[in-house]
Amino acid sequence: MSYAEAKKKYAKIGVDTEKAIEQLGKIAISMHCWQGDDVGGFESVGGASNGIQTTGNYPGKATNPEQLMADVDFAMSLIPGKHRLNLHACYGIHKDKVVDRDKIGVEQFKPWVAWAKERGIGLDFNPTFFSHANVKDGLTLSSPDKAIREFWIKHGIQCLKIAEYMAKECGSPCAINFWCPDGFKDDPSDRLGPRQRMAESLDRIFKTKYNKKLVIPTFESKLFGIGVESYTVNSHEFVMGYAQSRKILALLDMGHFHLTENVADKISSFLMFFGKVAFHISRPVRWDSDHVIRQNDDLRGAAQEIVKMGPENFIIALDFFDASINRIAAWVLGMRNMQKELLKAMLQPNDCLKKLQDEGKFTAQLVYQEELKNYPMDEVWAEFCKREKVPAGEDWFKAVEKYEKDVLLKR
Ligand code: RNT
Ligand code: ZN
Repeated sequence: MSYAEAKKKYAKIGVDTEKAIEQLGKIAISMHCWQGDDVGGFESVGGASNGIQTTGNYPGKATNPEQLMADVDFAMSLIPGKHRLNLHACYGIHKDKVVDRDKIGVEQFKPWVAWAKERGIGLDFNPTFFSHANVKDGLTLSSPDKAIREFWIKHGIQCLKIAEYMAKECGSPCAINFWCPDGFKDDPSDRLGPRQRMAESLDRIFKTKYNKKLVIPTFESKLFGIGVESYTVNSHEFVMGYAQSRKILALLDMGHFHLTENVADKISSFLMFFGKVAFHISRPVRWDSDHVIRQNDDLRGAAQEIVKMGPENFIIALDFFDASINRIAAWVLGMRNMQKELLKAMLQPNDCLKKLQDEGKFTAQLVYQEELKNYPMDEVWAEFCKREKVPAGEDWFKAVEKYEKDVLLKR
């Protein structure tokens, strides 16, 4: 089937494929730098630790800023549209000596900003509350040790400054996400204290003056982590309450809920009470495993809600890190899968489906929902890719295989 035929088929059910292509082209997804080197960063060679871990040892990972920048460039050349890059504080670029987290500043991010400006892309940011000796007994901002808390508070404040600098320089608001690993392996005796200290520390950070139009703080909840199975300070309830009362955004990571929970169902409530929704699109397999996102029901559900509720109301950031496969393929596949699901959602007659629901025509609703799954979305995707000058089908992978041979395996 040609694009023209697909266009006609969609027009029959009231869907304008041209509008969908245009809308999809405007969605900038924040691509996470950390898939490129297994959340390693440039401060040490030790890899991710203290609350976060990756599995796998695929050859060719980026080990310095030049390599990571080159890999991001290459990945982005295979992804249709213009996107953003999401950086973590541990990806600062240090000259001779590593500047510690409580003292890092714009200096360490100048090369990244120059890189982004050259390409005309926006940056997002994250303080790094892990992979550091000051994660004491699994705690950072909620530690009972005042000196530890002070260290991380300073880190948070410095990161707000860096985020503001990125936003100003790139001419695009910077979302800065706070995720801390704080928690306990076994049942704690005091569940309240750490949460009170966490709130106090965060209040100290957000008391700093920052431009609220340019810097968008988001706060990420979590259910549990490996090694912190019994208690997570920043639980869903804690994050909802804190974010709501301090007028910042809560961030939903798709891997941070019980596996039978429907994350897509949370979106409408978030939107109603926060106005905007920040997302970490991930894929949990049995636990928060951060697998590369696939075109599965979970991703489809999230994409449908995003499209129905207006993509402009969402901060869409990816968050997965598979170290067992080609890292560039992981980025490209994940980004394209996200876009494909958004496109599928745009190619649905959403108003008609809503009407069926409101009229109680549930049989018809079920039938159409299923029949729509087999509509020729592929032709519209191919047309989108053609216009964006990237391969539509699996040919992009041939380019990745060549890059692996010519570049990655020579590292
Ligand atoms: C960890 C969180 C967090 C991290 C990134 C690297 O469980 O999902 O968002 O993945 O900050
Ligand atoms: Zn996350």
